[in-house]
Amino acid sequence: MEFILVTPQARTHVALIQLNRPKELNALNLQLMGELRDALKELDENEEVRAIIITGNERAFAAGADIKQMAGKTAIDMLNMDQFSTWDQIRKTKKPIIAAVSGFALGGGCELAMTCDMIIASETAMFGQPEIKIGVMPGAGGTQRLTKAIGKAKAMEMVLTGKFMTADEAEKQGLINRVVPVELYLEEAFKLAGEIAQMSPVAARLAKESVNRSFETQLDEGLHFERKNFYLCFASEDQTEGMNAFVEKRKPEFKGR
Ligand code: DAK
Repeated sequence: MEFILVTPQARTHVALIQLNRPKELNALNLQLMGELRDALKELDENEEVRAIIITGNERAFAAGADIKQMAGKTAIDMLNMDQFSTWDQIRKTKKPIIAAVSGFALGGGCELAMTCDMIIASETAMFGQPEIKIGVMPGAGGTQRLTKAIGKAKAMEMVLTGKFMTADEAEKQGLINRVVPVELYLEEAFKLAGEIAQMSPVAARLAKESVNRSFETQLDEGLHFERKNFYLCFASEDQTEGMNAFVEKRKPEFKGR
C-alpha cells in the first residue's frame, strides 16, 4: 500500500485506515481508492475487526478526487475507469465505519466521509462540494447524501456555490455526529469505535444494514426488513450471551457468532 496506512488493533477490535498523500491534501487518485477498496474488503473479512476508522491528517481528510488525474479525461475514459466498483465496495462494507475528519473534506473527500456511517470532526474541519467551481458536479453520491443529511435548501446552496461548511455548522445541520478540539478528534473516533466494538458484531451488522435500508425504502418495506433482521439476531449465540449476561448481572462476551 503506497497511499494508505492500515493499523488493525487486535486488542480493541478497531482498525484504522489513514489516507496518506499529505502533500496533495490526500487527493483521491485511482491508486489510493483501489488501495482503500482492498483494505476495506480485507478488514471486512477479518473476524478480529469489529469497527473501522478512516482518517486523513490534521490539514486534510481529503481535498477531493485528484483533479490533475481527471483533467484530460473524456466521458468515455471516466466510464471505462469503472470507479463505481470501488465506491460500491466502500458502501457495501458490513462493519461500521467512522470517518475522523480534520481540515478539508471536499468533493470526493466529503462524499467519502458521507459514505461512512458516522463522522467525528475536529473544529477545523471544512465540508464542501466545490466541483461546480471546476466545471463539474458531485459524482460519488454528494447530491444525494448531502441532501438527505441537511435538506434541499442547504445542500442546493453548497452544491451550486461550492461554499464550504464549518464543522460547527455541519454538526448543527446533522451532517456529522460531533465536533471536538483538533487534538481529540482521532481519540474521540476511537472511543466511539471501541464502544461499538464491544457490542455483538452480528447485531451491529444487521442494525447497520437496517438503518441504511431506511434511505432506500418506504416505511412499510423498511419495517419489514427491520423485523427480518430482528428475528435473525435470535439465531446468534450473541443474543443468548447478551440476554443471559443481563439476567446474570455480568458483562457479555460477544463472539460474532
Ligand atoms: N486534486 C489534486 N491535487 C490537489 C487537490 C485535488 N483535489 N487538492 C489539492 N491539491 C494539491 C494542490 O494542487 C497542491 O499541490 P502542489 O501545487 O503543491 O503540487 C497541494 O495539494 C496543496 O494545495 P494548495 O496549495 O491548493 O493548498 P491551499 O491550502 O492553498 O488550498 C484547497 C487548499 C483545498 C482549498 C485547494 O487545494 C483546493 O481548492 N483544492 C481542490 C478542491 C476541489 O475542488 N475538490 C473537488 C475535486 S472534484 C467520482 C468520484 C469522485 C468524484 C467524482 C467522480 N466517480 C466515482 C465517478 C469527485 C470529484 C472531486 O472531488
